[in-house]
Amino acid sequence: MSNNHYKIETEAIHAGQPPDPTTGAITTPIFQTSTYVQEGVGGHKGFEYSRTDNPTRSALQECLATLEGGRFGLSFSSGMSAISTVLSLLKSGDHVVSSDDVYGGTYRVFEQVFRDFGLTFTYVNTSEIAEIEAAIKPETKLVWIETPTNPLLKITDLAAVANLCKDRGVISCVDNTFATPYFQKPLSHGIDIVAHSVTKYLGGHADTVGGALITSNDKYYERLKFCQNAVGAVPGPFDCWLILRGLKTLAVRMERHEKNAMAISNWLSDHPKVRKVIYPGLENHPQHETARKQMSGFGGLISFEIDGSQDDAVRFLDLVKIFALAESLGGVESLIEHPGLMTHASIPAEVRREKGLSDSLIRISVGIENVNDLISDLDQAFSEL
Ligand code: P1T
Repeated sequence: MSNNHYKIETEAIHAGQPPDPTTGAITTPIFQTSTYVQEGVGGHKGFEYSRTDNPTRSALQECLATLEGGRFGLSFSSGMSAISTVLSLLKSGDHVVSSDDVYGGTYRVFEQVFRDFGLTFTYVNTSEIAEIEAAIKPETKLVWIETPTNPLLKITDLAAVANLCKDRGVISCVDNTFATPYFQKPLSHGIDIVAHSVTKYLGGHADTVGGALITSNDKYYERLKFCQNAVGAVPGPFDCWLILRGLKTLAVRMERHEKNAMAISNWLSDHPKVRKVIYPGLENHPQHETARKQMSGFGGLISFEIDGSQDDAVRFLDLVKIFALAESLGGVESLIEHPGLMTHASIPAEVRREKGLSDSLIRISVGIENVNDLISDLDQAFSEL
C-alpha cells in the first residue's frame, strides 16, 4: 500500500502489511531471527542481519512513515534511543535550541550525556517564536520541539518553527508523542524530523517500550539509518509486532481518549479544589487557537494543579482507585502521576519552578474506560482529600 493513499484509519491497519507472500497470513509474521542464510557471499534477499534490517521491523517502519506522511521510518528500542539518534546528526561544538518544557528523560540525556560530548543546549519557551529566533546562534544545528509539551501541554506553532529553521539552515525535530499522527502531522507543516516514544499511544497497550523517527529528507534519513545500525538500539521483532497490532486501533483509541479528556477537563475546571486545569482543548488554554489550527484533536493528557500543597497532591494520587499511579501515558488504562516527583524528577527543582512546573501539579493520562466511572473516581478522591 503506497504512502498516503488512504485515510489514516485505513493506513494504520494496512500500510506496510500486505498478506505474507509465502503463506497468505493476514497478520505480519514475527520474524524471530537474528540472521539470514545467503545463497552465496552477498547473495541475499534484502536481509543480512537483524540489527540492520528485519522484516517485522520493516513493516512497522513503513507503517509509521505512512501515518506521519513521511517517506522514511526508523524504529528504535525506546523513545530515548530514537531521540539520542537524532543527536548523532550533530558534532561536538554544535548548539541545540529546545523547548523548555520537555520530558524529564529528554532533558536528562541532553544535559547529562550529550553535554559531555561538547553539545550545548538553550531552553526557551518555544510557544513564542521570537524566543527561538533570539536563541539561534551560528553554531545552532537543531531546534527540538515538543508540542503539546510534557507535562505543561504548551503548544508551539509548527509552520512558524519550520519556516524559521529553513531560513536559518537549522534542522527542526518535533517529538509528536502526545498528539500522534492521528491528531497532528508535523512533516506536513515543513518540520524535518518527527520523533516518537511509541511506548505511548502508538503501541497503546502499556506492553512494550519503543521509539521511532520519521523524515522525508534523504540526507537525514541516510545518516539516521546508518546510526540506527551503527549504534544498534533496535527493537526486537516481537516488540515491532506488538506495536503494529496496537497501531491498528490507533484511530478509535485516540477518538475515545480525546472525548474522555475533554469531558474530564471540563469537569475539573468547575471543581472548587482545582486551582488550574491545563488542556489544549479548553478555550482558556493560552495557545488554544494554535492548537486548533494545527491539530485535529487535543489528545488524552491533562495536567492540573490542586488547590493545596505537594503533600495534598501526593495524597490525591493514593486516593484514586481506577487511575493507576504510574509513570508513562497513552495506554488504554488511565494513569496518574506527580511530574515533579516522578517523570520530571531529573530536572532540578529550581529549573522546574522557573518553568512553572509547580509542586501541586498532577498529570493524568486519560484512558478509554467509561468516562463517568473516571469522573466518579476523581470525585471520590477529592471528597476524601
Ligand atoms: O520511555 P521512552 O519510550 O524511552 O520515551 C521517552 C519519551 C520521549 N518523549 C516523550 C514526550 C515522552 O513522554 C517520553 C516518555 N515519557 C514518560 C515515560 C512519561 O511518563 O512522561
